Amino acid sequence: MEGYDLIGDVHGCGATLAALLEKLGYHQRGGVYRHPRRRVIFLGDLIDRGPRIRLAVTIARRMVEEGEAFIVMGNHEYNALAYCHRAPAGQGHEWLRRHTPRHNRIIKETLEQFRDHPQEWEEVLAWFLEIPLCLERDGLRVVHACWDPPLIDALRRDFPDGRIDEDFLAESVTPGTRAFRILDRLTRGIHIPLPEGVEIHSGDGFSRRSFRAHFWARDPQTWGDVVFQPDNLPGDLELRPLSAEERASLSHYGPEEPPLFIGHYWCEGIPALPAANVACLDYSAVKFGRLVAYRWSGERRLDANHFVWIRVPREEQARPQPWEIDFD
Ligand SMILES: [Mn+2]
Repeated sequence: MEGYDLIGDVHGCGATLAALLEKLGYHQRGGVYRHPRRRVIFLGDLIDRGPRIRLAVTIARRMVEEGEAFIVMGNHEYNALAYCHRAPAGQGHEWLRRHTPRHNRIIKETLEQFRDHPQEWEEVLAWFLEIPLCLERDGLRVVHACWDPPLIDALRRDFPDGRIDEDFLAESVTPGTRAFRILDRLTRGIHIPLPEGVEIHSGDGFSRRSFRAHFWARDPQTWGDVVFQPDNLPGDLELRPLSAEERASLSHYGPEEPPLFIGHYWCEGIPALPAANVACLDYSAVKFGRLVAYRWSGERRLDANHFVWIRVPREEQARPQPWEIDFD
């Protein structure tokens, strides 16, 4: 074994995923992408938004089931699980994640693309439940959004391999529970609420009343020191001091910790390292950005030259690619 190729949020760009794997030297044998000396780790968020969600899930799932890849759960896989699981009786709502217009819209493409394959969708949901929330192996760490040591310790006390169960899933939809805090922090990261009446109208068409914060600043003082998202903070909010309560709510990942890989944050432009031991691999593939991998071969200090990516072409929306036709 030479190392791991970590791959960021695919969001249904299945043809681009196949192209990235080929570029990394993986080849399909018996319907499974394999490399003689390397393994893939997917950072979660395979589904939603893109045109080839089934292809993306099929490629990843077969690799994981054959031992060619590992994966951690993204907030979109978590959302799908909660959206499709019935709530326990007596809670006054039918589904663990309510079918509100906003939630319907987020999962719409996935449900449409699996509509004619209901049995396969059930199998995919069962597989999602087996995906760990975090992963630590051979000197690297992987989580979709935020590595928070106290919450990861709490998770591992009940689930040593990071795989949750249906009871934990059911508890996790209620804010304030331990399960909610773990799932929310690990798969969605840190959110700081915006002041009353302020909203960010994001490029993806959603309005947000909070912003995403990162967790590797040494001694952050202002909102600008921790903001980590493509949308700017409105007005002069970058200069606003972090309150004591906000500072206490942040996680911190120090420079002495092992290399950490995350997705989730919709970065833009040429991949870069936010810290010497942190790489974010989500570069907005589904918005015609880049599908990004990092080729890790044991180094403790990460190196921006080890990013490999494919620019997602407009054709991902339209044209079938050769490998899609004979993949089965
Ligand atoms: Mn995400």
